[in-house]
Amino acid sequence: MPAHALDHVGIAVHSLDESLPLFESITGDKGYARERVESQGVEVVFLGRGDGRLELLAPTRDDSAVAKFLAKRGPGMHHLCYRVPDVQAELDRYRAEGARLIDEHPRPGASGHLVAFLHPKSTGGVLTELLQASDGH
Ligand code: CMX
Repeated sequence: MPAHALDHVGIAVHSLDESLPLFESITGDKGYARERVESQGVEVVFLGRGDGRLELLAPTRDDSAVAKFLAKRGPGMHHLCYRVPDVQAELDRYRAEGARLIDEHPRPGASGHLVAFLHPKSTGGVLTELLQASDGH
């Protein structure tokens, strides 16, 4: 099985507008693909190219997962996202290994890719997202 590439690192922030200049300075890139993902109660923007991009996440609702994270821990690293060829197959594999899944099935995420989350209690304390690119790469 080929190694899964790190697609992005999710960083929780209170405000995209306030945080973008700092992360644009760090990455040397302009934010792109800004989008509200209403199902997750977040607005996201990406920075950086190739593997290991950054995704800034800001809450759009007080009851969203990112709002809860910010209230408890403050801004910082929120999740790692790995690119896989088949999210459902990976979920089935993790379930068979006894891992705790947040999503039983893939769902549409940012940029139209299929995504699913694994619970941090089963992934070494690191919230982990699996992403199946809509273009198959
Ligand atoms: N990374 C690591 N651990 C985390 C975490 C995170 N991002 N978020 C929560 N936890 C830990 C908490 O610290 C807590 O641990 P303890 O019990 O030891 O204190 C435990 O998980 C339970 O956390 P909680 O605060 O009670 O929060 P919830 O159970 O309500 O939710 C989680 C936690 C991970 C299930 C929830 O945030 C979730 O479903 N996340 C997946 C969806 C998501 O994050 N969407 C936003 C991104 C969307 C996108 O990228 O498009």
